[in-house]
Order: sequence, then C-alpha cells, then structure tokens
Amino acid sequence: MRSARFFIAAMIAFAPCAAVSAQQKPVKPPPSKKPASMPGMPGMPGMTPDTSKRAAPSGKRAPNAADSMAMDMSAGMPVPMPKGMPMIPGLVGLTPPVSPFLPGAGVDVMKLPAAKASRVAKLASGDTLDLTAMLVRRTIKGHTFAMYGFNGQVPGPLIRVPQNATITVRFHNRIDLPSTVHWHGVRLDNRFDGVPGLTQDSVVAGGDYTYTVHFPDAGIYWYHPHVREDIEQGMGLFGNMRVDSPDRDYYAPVNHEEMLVLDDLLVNGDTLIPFGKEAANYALMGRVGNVLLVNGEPKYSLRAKRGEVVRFFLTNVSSSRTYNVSFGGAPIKVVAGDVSRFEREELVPSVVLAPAERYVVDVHFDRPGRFTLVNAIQAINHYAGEFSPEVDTLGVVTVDAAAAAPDYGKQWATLRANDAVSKDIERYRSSFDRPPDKTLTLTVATNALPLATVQFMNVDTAYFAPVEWVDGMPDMNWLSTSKQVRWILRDESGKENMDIDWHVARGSIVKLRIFNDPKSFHPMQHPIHLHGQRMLVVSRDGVATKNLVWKDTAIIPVGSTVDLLIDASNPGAWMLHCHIAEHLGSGMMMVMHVDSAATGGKH
Ligand SMILES: [Cu+2]
Repeated sequence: MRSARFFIAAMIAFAPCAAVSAQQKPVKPPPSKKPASMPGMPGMPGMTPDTSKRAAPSGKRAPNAADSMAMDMSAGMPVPMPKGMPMIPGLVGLTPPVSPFLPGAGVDVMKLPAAKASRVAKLASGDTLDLTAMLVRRTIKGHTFAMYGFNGQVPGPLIRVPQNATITVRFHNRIDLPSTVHWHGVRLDNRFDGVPGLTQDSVVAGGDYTYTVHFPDAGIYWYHPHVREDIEQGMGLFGNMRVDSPDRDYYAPVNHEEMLVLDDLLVNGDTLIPFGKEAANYALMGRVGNVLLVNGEPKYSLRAKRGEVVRFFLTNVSSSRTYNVSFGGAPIKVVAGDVSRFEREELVPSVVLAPAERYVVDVHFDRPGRFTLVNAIQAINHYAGEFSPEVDTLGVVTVDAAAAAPDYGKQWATLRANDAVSKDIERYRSSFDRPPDKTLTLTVATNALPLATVQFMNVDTAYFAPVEWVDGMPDMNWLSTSKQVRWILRDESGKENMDIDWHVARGSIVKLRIFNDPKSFHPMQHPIHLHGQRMLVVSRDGVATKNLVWKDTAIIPVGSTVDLLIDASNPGAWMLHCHIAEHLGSGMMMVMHVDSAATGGKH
C-alpha cells in the first residue's frame, strides 16, 4: 500500500529489459481516500475538493507551496520534487529532448528595469494605448530573474473601458521571441484576435502590430500572447481588461474593489526551471509552479474595516494550475463569471478557477481579525498513491475594529436576481435538452517517452482524480515534451485537432458535448476555451446547471461529459483549445468557422 511508485520503480530498476505486458501489470491499490466533494460553485457540482480533514489549523501551514518542496540533489536532476518523493530510478540522468530556454539570454539582469505593479489605463472609445512586451527584472522570495512584462508592469496595465468602446492598441514586441496579443473572452473583430497562422502573422522580435479592440460585453477579461504561452504568459505577459456597464446598478454597492491575478512560478533555488526551446517541456500535466503569486508577488495583503464588503475580480493566468480559493471563513457571494453576471447571486464556500477563468465575488468581512486568502486543494501523491488535503496561503486580509462606512452589509446579504441575464438566456433554453450538434472527446497520444514513464503511467492510470490540483509526478512531467506528447480533441467524424473543420452559420446555436476520456494514457482535466463567442455550460454529467452564466472557458474534469451551448454570433475563424499552455503547445486546438452568410436559423 505504501508505494505503487516504489514498486514499479523497483521493478523497472531490476528488470530493465522486461516490457510490461497487460498481464504483467501490477494493479495499483485504490487510493486510501477517494477525493470527496462538497457543494462548490454554482453549476459545478462535486468539483470542490473536501479539505475538511486538513492536518493543522492556521499557524502551522506552509506559507507557500515552495516551502513544502525541496530539490532532490542526490538524483542530480534540476527538478524540484515534493518532499519525500524520490525520483523513479529509470529516469535519473535523463533530460528532455529540447534545448533549454529562459528569457534574456546574455542580458545583464541587473540592467533590466525592475517590474512595476499594474497601473490602470482608463480609456474612452477612440483612445489609443501603446502596449510593449519587454524584458523586466523581478525579485521573488529573494531571487532575481529576467522575465517579461507589458509596459514594464506585472500584471500588465489594467485596461478599463466603458461597454461598447472601441480602442486602438499599438503593440510593440520587444522580447526575444515572436509574439501576438489575444484579447481573451472579448467578442471582437476576428482580424484582431491575435492568433498566428489564423488571423495574423506572429509579430517578430522588434516588430509592431496595431489592434482594434471592441468591447461588446461588460465584465472582466484578460490579454496575453498567443505564441508559446508556456513561456510568454508564464514569464509575465498578462493583464486584465475591465469593461464597465453603463448601468450604475450593474453590481451591488461595495466599499472597495480589488483585482487579483493568480499565477504560479516554478523555481529551483535561485534559478527558474528552463523551458524547452524547440517544444514545450512539462507536456503531460503542464508546468505547475511551486511559488504561488497574487498580482505577481508571493505575498498579498489588504487592510479592511469591520463590516467592509470587498469585491474581488479573480483571474487565473497560470499555465496549468486550478485553484480553489476562499477567504479564511469570510462569507463569499459569487456575482459574475467570464462574460456575464450569474442569473442569481449565490453564497459559495469557495471558488474553483481553472486556467483562464474569471469570477467576480463579493466578500463580507463582518468581524475584525486576520482572514487568510487560501488555495485549499486535494493533493495527489503518485508515489504513495494517496490523496491528501493541502492548504497554501495566498495572502492576508487584516480587518480593523473600526466600522466601515457606509455599511453595505444589508446589500451584500441580499442575493440579487439578475433578470436581464435570465431574459437574455431565454431564447436559448429550448436548445438545452436537444441532442448535441457536435461532440469532442479529449484524449492523448504519446511516442518515444522514457520507458520508465510509460511503465509507470500504465499502472498509475488505474485511478484518477477528476481534477489534478498539483503536479504529483514532476520528474516524468519535466521529461515529457510536445515532441512526444500529443493532446487530442477528436470530433464525431474521427478528425483530430487542426484537421477538424467545423463550419456553423452566424446566428446559430451550437450544442457541443465534450467527453474527457478517463482511460487515456494520462487523464487530466482540461479548461476548454472558445475564442470570440460566448457559451453556457448547460449540464455536467446529465445534471442541468441551475444558475447560468455566460462563459468563454469551461473546465472538463476527468471522466466527465459536459454540454455547452455556443452562441455563434461573431463571424470568423475562431480557435477552440485547451488553455493549459503546454497542452495547447502539444496540439490540443482546432478551428470553428462561424460563416457570415447569416441564416438566422438554428444550426
Ligand atoms: Cu488540456
């Protein structure tokens, strides 16, 4: 029971020539504790991990994930392994088949400008913004790195515009890779979507490109490059856009608003783990960082007054990590998601955010004290075959005894029904239960992976978690590149990824059913993102969503079937892809054409 990983590691070490046949496969015992669930976000039944059995109350918790990981020097590999998890002997000494890449090769990091905090760029319709991707110097937990930032800021400037504004953005690429800017979630003109090879050529290092960005929907969005996201977005190229509704009562009144960009960084002592130059490494699970960052910093703090209501705009810009965020017991009201408000405001115990997702939450700090912003998840240890609760502190909100004025406690306690949202959704309801128009199966194919990885995976897939919240096998993950791993979207005709050629008429309502195959080589959740349109998650595993919200990204847990309803209103060639940067880099993308010969009919 102790160790399936040890068992197979020993088997590989002592019988290096023996290929593991199906009959020989040792059967991994089921994990001692199945990942239990509790009611979480609206429309996400059973997705929130039960971490109620956490070992230590506050005070004893590791302040950050990095502190629970240590480099395994004895193994001689530059990959930080979780404490107590040795590397598989068959992998020792191997390196990924790519050359290493880090930003700013040959540049004196101390001569780079120090990254600044994000500033607000408040723009009116017709305004122009210069946006420069550049090298910056960042110091994180005492270690200094050459990284990237937009306009020298991390996160990049917060672009704040009124709904229906159209702005011009002059993009200047001053980093050491080709790049573009994608305006995530914005239903803009297809020409400015920022996808190289589809809507534009990538902008060479030193080059420029002018975007026209129109904002038809109020809410919270973000921008990032659509070239080598594992490197460019991972090294700091991301920023929020906030689109204000003309309706002054769009949200309930609050005392204060905060933008929280959640990110993680993979650090090994005083170095960053290099990326693959020719292809992404960490292609199996995506790069999961060991330092958690809020707005680019490892420590977030906020002071509030007793009774204060704070609105947090949450965005997950991580390459692969899914978060389960809560505020130290302060009650949370979820107000809005990716592209709209919810039909109804709802109290939730925590908020689950897959990469690229956004949520708007109002939190009531109704008593004085320290409230820790935490990521509470169910960790998986592939070595021991066990699940265990893990709580990482992202920041602290200190609430003073003095009372907040005005007191919005009453407004916070009122769960508003957003009738405009329900009314807008009304015309789509008759399509909720009809058979799907399109289907996708999510799976993976591999070749030329190290034998030890293949053997381990054959055993490991005997069990799975609906969501992998941490990297439970950093050694195998680091060694796998997008040369060896191909993540797959497969449609009903059997076509895969960029061979898929969907055409739907503008104005049609497309029901898309996505199934995440639990029997693949390494099953894992995928946050599926559709460019340029909005969609509803109408059901998960046959359970209808009770409280709808327009989204552009939906998490598909392992073994799940999720029905999406796409409002195909915006003409053009649009990407549909997994937003785990390394999965996208490993082929998990396709194009959906929304043909502008408008029929007005239904698909
Ligand atoms: Cu994926």
